Amino acid sequence: MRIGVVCYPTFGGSGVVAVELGKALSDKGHDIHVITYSQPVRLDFFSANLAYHEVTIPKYPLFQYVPYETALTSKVVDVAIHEKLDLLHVHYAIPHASAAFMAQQILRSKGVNMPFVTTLHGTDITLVGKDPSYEPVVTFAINNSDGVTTVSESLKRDTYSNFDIKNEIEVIPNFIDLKRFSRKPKEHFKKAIAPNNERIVVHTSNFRKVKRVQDVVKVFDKVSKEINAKLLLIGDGPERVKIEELCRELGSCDDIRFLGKQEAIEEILSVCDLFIMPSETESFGLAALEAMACQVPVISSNSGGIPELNQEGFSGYLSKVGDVNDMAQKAISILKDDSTLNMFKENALVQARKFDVNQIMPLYEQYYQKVLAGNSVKVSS
Ligand code: GMT
Repeated sequence: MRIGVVCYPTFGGSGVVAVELGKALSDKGHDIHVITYSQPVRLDFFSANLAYHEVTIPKYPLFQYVPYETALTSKVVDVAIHEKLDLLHVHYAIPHASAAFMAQQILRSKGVNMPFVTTLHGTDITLVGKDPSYEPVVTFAINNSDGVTTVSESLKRDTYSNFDIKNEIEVIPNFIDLKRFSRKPKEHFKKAIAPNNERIVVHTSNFRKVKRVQDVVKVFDKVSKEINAKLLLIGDGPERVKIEELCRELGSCDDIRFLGKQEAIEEILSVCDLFIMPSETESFGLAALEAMACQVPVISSNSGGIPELNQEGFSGYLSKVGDVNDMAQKAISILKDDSTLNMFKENALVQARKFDVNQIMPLYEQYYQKVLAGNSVKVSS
């Protein structure tokens, strides 16, 4: 198949899923055309049948806000015609689904048929998308997609309850490349971070409010009073300054390292003992899956789709959002002795294997076939 892929190029989970899926599909022999405004972070490899098309936006003094959606739509039209796309797959509804609909209409006027699949990833539904500034467009674009997928059952439920959706939604979960994400021998690195063999706790995110990174620091503070430990905070974002202030208030700065945005995340995860994901909402929790694949158990909130990934008492534990005492107690119960910790580490990998890319990618392929055959989403009224 010749597939166009529209995504955000940044460290966000939707861009990672889009590029990793594109890579897996191109390895399988499909022609993939990634369309976005800058080279995606994870698109750092060569594949003979994967191309990147940059959306360029001419500057003009009249524009206070650049009309990105218009430029994206034009680029999709161009790529669809010249690369003879069979199908377009857009990741994250805003503004990609409405741009895809517009491109489809333009192409139709030129006698070209291009069905499109919209994958909803999370905050496009649970947070930003339901804002009245976006809701009518998101609803319309979802209802006019030729295929709609969500990354968890929880996000599917949220989509139906937040929007007036007439289409059927297919759930296809996030996935992991277990060849890349595996525990690697990085003893020198472990020694540098934890010279006295402290336990290493880790959190990665974009440090947005919804991630509740302050809870990570509070949990760590309680854990480190019982167990010698270090905390690695990976990523960056709007809450960073507040998080640093909290570390200072709690007097825990010496045991916490801010590593910033990191690309070889699997190398860092390889030396870690526990991942903390206390998110307010989380449609799936790709960052936790990456940790689990590197044999790092997870202490998480029980929000959104996280319970579909993190199995209570097996790959880690789940607590109510904001219950830092419960999270800390459960973290201590995992970290307290080597045999318990090793059991949770093995279980984390067992759980991660359920989301192996080699099992999930074919679900997208089958779904594309269904869309191309014209019997994917439309619910007869
Ligand atoms: O908020 C983020 O972490 C980024 C966001 C995105 O759309 O880029 O991530 C969402 O998509 C990921 C991939 O499908 C999911 O694993 C994340 O759970 C989801 N984030 C939220 O729901 C907050």
